[in-house]
Amino acid sequence: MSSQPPVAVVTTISSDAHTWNLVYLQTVLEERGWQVINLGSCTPVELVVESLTESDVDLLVVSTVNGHGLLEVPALLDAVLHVPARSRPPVVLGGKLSTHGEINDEEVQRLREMGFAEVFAEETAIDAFCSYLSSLSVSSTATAA
Ligand code: B12
Repeated sequence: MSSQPPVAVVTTISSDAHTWNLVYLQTVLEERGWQVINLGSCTPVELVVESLTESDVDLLVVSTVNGHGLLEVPALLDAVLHVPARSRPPVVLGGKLSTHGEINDEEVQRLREMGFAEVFAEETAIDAFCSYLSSLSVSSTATAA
């Protein structure tokens, strides 16, 4: 069993200037023993792709709250799906994904069909995200802080 902590990249879409969502997710992950590469706000798609090819990444976490999520995440996911399979972790998405914040079940389903492993867009998002992290086999190598 590896003693290395699992690695997550935390990112957003290129139009999104909000940062505390990213810091919050970084903290949640670090408290559960993950190593986090936080790419910061207004992240170019190319930087996200580069981050996956340069490190061994176990999870890509996409957070967006400015309301452009539904419009911009398809292009981001498409670029990630072109990364070679050996460097491509599961991609999860969450935040305020539309201009009015919420999205409906059909939109969640459409995002899953597109290739997101999980979509966390409800008030219980953080709890559901923590349960998801516990369900990942990589988490078993992590030591909670
Ligand atoms: C601070 C702020 C700003 C600051 C950001 C500064 C910075 N350095 O971050 C500034 C002034 C730059 C800004 C700008 C804008 N903002 Co603003 N902003 C806020 C504000 C007041 C707080 C955001 C924040 O920091 N929250 C704290 C973090 C920790 O919480 P959070 O972001 O909500 O994230 C939580 C959840 O969403 C969830 N979550 C988020 N992502 C993910 C991902 C996963 C995987 C999971 C599990 C969970 C999860 O977990 C987090 C913890 O609970 C919110 C309103 C509010 N009270 O939330 C508006 C808000 C996000 N902004 C909004 C808007 C519209 C804008 C602008 C478009 C305004 C404009 N017309 O210019 C611009 C967009 C700029 C851009 N290019 O992105 C809207 C978004 C609407 C929507 N999507 O529902 C909000 C909700 C205000 C509103 N009610 O209308 N904003």
